[in-house]
Amino acid sequence: MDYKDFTVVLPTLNEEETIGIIIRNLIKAYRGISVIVVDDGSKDGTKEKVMEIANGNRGVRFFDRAKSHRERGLTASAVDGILESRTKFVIVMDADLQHPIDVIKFMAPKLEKGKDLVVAIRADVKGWELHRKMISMVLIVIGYAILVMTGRSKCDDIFSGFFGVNRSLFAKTYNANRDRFVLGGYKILYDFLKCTKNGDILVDQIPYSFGLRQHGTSKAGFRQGMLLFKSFFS
Ligand SMILES: Nc1nc2c(ncn2[C@@H]2O[C@H](COP(=O)(O)OP(=O)(O)OP(=O)(O)O)[C@@H](O)[C@H]2O)c(=O)[nH]1
Ligand SMILES: [Mg+2]
Repeated sequence: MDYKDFTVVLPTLNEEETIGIIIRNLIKAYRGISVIVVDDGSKDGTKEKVMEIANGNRGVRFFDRAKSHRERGLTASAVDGILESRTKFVIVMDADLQHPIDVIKFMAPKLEKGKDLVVAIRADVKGWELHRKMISMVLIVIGYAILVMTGRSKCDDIFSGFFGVNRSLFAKTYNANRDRFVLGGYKILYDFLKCTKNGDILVDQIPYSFGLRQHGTSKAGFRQGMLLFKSFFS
């Protein structure tokens, strides 16, 4: 299979330990695939690692958000990456190797066959402490209830950061609902789901096993948790 219709969007903030590995793995495994790294001003060697690969490969781009006046954030970066990409389909995933690239080979055919959104769902989350599991469960219940009560699209992992989407559908949805996307937050998938009516888009999902971050440091924290409440109610 050829992946020329696919772009992988990788938001980064100080991921020098993993960014080179993931890009190399992607272009080796998926012939013709494009990659956009959307960076919010990393202070480590992330940019250098990406440029090293981009210089010999036209399909790899570094999008430097630090040079813009845009609001910083994971959702803001993923949105920029999706809008900047020029392929029919886009896959958004983390750059810290927590999202296994193998899932893409199951995601891509589903998108090509007409699914609008294919979500990689964390079937089994290994290593989280009890308090993180409990907070996550409460947030999932609230988030899911809101989607059901308001008749919105849903899937079994509404806060996944790993999904593939039809680019023009995403762009249309985002442009019609700009104020409802919480750009500084972490939950772009949730923002997208709540902006689409149940039954209007074709959603599919692929389970995978999610483990703890092995390299670099986590950027998720209290602020992102609070911003999720903004996502619920905007
Ligand atoms: N551009 C950009 N990328 C970000 C920002 N915050 C996080 N990221 C990237 O988004 C991805 C997810 O961030 P993580 O810190 O791994 O969050 P997480 O996976 O929820 O948390 P852990 O399980 O602790 O790793 C990584 O590739 C980060 O480098 C941001 O503000 N801007
Ligand atoms: Mg992570």
